[in-house]
Amino acid sequence: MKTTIKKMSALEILDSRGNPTVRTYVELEDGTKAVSSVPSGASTGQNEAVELRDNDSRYGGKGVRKAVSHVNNEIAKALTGKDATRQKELDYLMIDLDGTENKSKLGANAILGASMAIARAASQSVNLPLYQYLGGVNAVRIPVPCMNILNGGEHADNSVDIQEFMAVPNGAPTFTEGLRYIAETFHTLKKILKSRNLATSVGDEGGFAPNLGSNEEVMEIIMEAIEKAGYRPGEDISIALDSAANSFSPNIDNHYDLIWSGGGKMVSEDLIDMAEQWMKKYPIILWEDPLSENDWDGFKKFTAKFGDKLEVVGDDIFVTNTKYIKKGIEEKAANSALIKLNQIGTVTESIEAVRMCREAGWRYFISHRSGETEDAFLADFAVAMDGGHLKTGSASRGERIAKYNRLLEIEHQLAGKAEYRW
Ligand code: 2PG
Ligand code: MG
Repeated sequence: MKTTIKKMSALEILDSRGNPTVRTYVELEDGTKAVSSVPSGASTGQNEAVELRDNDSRYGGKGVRKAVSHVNNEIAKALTGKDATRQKELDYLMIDLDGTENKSKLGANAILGASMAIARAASQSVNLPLYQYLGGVNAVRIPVPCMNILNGGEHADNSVDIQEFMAVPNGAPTFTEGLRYIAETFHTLKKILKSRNLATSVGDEGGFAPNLGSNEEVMEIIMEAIEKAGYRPGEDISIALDSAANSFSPNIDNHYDLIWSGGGKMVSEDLIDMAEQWMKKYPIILWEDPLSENDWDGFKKFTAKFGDKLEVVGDDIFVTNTKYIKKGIEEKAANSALIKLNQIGTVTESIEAVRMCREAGWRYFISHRSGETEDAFLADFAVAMDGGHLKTGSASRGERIAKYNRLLEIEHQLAGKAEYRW
């Protein structure tokens, strides 16, 4: 059969932080060749699928030769001769082959690379763009890009605690125009920072990473950038935040080490009060990980209070895993889940997480990782999932731009058929 897997192999390459990651090659019987590269996170949830690292003297222990060897041996052996169009079957075959709850034996980096490369090879062989292969003929909605224009937390060495401040062009008519709105805002922000002698170097996701006195000061500067770029805050461009609150909640006692006007240590209620003040002043439409992954009660209170006007996204708390998303739905701990392919480790399980959200009337937010590669799989995946919005960093750094450029291309190819709405 044309789509039978003939060969599989992997190679250790580097990600955007210069750390090793896995690149996987698949060749089909009809000569189709496909490649995929796996991303890697920095602010990770404790229940994420395991990214297998060598823990030896190479690359400070971060080498991925073991994961590469698992692709070259066990995975290649199990999948060679199988039909690449049977994505779900092959993904579950790898899950069984691994046999652990968190993919710690073969490594989620080994398994995901194979899963992505198989999907891409199959799409090429049957002559469909990847987004259509995964999403069907109705996959025509281009996601609203949530551009992380200012980086803090674990993605930058600055004084800002909140990890991501995103500009969201939800009032734009098309993706192409929306991307322009926020790229212009990004450039305007650079001018403002420069004029105040603040650093314009960028963090891991390509947003600026200046030292600022408080998180609120960041909000003020972003509002100024939106307006100076010629846009109306809340109408043309809104704001999304990822607090990544794990990173400023070092203990499991649900205290938060945040620079805030109240001084001293914050508890969940203080964070919720702060959010309430911010929402009165700023056009915030989405808030990811406002509380730490251990603070389910805080998440529930936050969602009860703001869930009717705000997309409350769980990232570290759900880790793209239907087991935790299900609990989140039952307990009303959020109203949206972040979807990161490598957090769960297969394309199929990521689709299952999306499906669970949809069935519950939740939204879902497709995401890159802070360590990325030039692979633009995510762009096609986001269109295929019909989710309406994604985050893939700022208007700088090639590994982020690769995804934006692919989305521009998809919108162009779909011509009049493409849809764009928040
Ligand atoms: C996040 C992500 C992506 P990381 O927290 O949402 O922006 O960061 O990949 O470091 O987990
Ligand atoms: Mg996050």
